Amino acid sequence: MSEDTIFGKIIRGELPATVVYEDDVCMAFRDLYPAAPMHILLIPRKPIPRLCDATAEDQALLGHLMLTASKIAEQEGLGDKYRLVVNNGEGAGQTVFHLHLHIIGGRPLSWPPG
Ligand code: IU
Repeated sequence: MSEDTIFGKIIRGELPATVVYEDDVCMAFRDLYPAAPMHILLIPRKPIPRLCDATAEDQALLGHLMLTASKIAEQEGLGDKYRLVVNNGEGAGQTVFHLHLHIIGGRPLSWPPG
């Protein structure tokens, strides 16, 4: 299912993206419609549609995503001032059904989010 999302196409190299990081497990690229001066999407190569579709088998992958997000934030000069967001499901604003972490920063971030 999520093989056919826009992110699946980016992973397979069928659509261009400004890639800022990649390894065997995941890749990260700049959001095409940034919500902040720095807005990067970090996705696993494995097509998991939503966070709630991940299983115990994905534990290492999920940990890798978190640690990689922190590494990318450092690489992009965000220091310790950034936010990670996972929209899970349509009702929470998810529009692309391939699991992704938003890495957002570069401006003051208010709380709670909308
Ligand atoms: P969401 O959590 O599923 O709503 O996030 C999807 C993100 O994908 C959102 O921030 C979009 O701006 C972004 N995006 C993109 O970068 N390139 C695209 O072609 C499309 C969406 I469609």
